[in-house]
Amino acid sequence: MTLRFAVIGTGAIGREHIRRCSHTLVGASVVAVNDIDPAAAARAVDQLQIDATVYEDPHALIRAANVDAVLVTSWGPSHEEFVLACIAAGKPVFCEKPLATTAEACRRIVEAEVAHGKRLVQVGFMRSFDEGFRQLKQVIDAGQIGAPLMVHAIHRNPQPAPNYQTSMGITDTLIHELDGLRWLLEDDYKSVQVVFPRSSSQAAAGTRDPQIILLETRQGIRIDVEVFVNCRYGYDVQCQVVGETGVAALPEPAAVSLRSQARFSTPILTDWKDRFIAAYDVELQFFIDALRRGEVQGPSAWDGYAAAVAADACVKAQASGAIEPVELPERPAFYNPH
Ligand code: NAD
Ligand code: ISE
Repeated sequence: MTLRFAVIGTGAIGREHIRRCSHTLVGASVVAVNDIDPAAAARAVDQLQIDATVYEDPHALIRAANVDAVLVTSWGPSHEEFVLACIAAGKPVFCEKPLATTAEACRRIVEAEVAHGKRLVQVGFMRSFDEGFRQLKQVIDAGQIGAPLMVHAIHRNPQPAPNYQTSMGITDTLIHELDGLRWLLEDDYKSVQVVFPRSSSQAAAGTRDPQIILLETRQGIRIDVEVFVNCRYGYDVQCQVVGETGVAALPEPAAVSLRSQARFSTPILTDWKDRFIAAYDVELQFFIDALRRGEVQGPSAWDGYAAAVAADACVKAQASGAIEPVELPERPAFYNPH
């Protein structure tokens, strides 16, 4: 059975996911697309050589009888509307991160899914599908470094999208670490603080970059994450976990090291599309395979909500400069791992 997917948002990652679902992965094809800019949707159909209908109305696309599941890859502020519409229509939905841009909006999605009674939402948090992050977790889970005490993480982009605001350093960029580190450490956050070093002259007017986010988990693990979206030199994600008896670090992406012209060098990737290309393939194949078994698994709406609660606290901390509490309610039994 080939699943028929619809895609809302045919920008950078929407086109990437259309390409992988149509030409790389097994078990799905894209039959419908929508973008707030219909010409962009039509261009995507043309460029990616897919046999798909362009819908001007995203809600008609969600309701279409020949659509089995929906990929939401539009801008974050539009996610809530589309995910809620998918749940109302009983359609499985893969929603790119963030699930929604505020905890309140994520909570409405959680409530709608719980009321529906069956999981329909997988959030596009892909760190747990990345081979390097999986290896790092295996080392921690095997006790090879003892209990984790501290994490030093880095998330650098060469440059941000033109509309990027300082708060998006949290809601759009750090959100990957907020989810990924919960998964890696199997812990939730207790408090957060944000400190700003001297800002880069490369940062857009009115924005501050870089920023350092300090988190404390419920078990007392201390985390520092550097978010620097104007680093210019490359796309660089690092993660080092310090344990009681050792230190484990995320492996660097495989690359040839070169000895030439009196230099020893290794290239650095510049684009998230390349850095996590395999992880995106694995996460979407996982979505497809689970759907073909009649299930939705992987990062849940609850994970989207938990990350958003921490993100809200970080945005508050950006303005206050204070240590802000993270108040995550008890997880509903509906989302218990089984
Ligand atoms: P983009 O700007 O390249 O594309 C977004 C597209 O959505 C645009 O074509 C825009 O016209 C369309 N759009 C916006 N609002 C819409 C609406 N209401 N209805 C229909 N279409 C709408 O952005 P992008 O980089 O592709 O990011 C899209 C989403 O994917 C964001 O949520 C972003 O955080 C996420 N993302 C995730 C990763 C990842 O690593 N998982 C990487 C990049 C982007
Ligand atoms: C973008 O939306 C992503 O999700 C990338 O993975 C991240 O590195 C970038 O900062 C975001 O803007």
